[in-house]
Amino acid sequence: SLETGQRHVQSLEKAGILNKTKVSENGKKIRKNWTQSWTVLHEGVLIFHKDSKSNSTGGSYKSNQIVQDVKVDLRGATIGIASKDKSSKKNVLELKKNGVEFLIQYDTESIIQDWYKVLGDTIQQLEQK
Ligand code: I3S
Repeated sequence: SLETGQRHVQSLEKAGILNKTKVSENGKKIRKNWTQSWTVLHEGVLIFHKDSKSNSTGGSYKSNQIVQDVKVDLRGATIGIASKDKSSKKNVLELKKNGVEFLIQYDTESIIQDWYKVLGDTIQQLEQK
């Protein structure tokens, strides 16, 4: 309210399956490795989880275990629609933060539109705080 100087903070939370790959690190282009990932947006942080079946260490954890893979604090990040030269896939977003760049993709357009909106709103909200 105006009286307390507090801004109403909308709760922006979302979870779902997305395809993702890192495409650059420290500003340097790296080889893509598209993987499907259970993706959670919670309190301004985007977390990509590892698919338990893609465990490279040889099955030492339970099949239903969900393991965090990459965490991106969205404060200072940017989200955009990837240009056609970034990928041959459809519905691709690019998420950048501190020289790290991810592509996020899903074949269903509405799913990517929803993520684009919530990620953009979250980034904008974090800029105002
Ligand atoms: O940007 P690129 O190099 O065309 O990306 C493709 C490669 O990562 C490819 O793997 P190899 O590095 O083993 O060729 C992937 O299978 C493709 O999916 C990548 O292209 P798309 O257009 O799907 O992002």
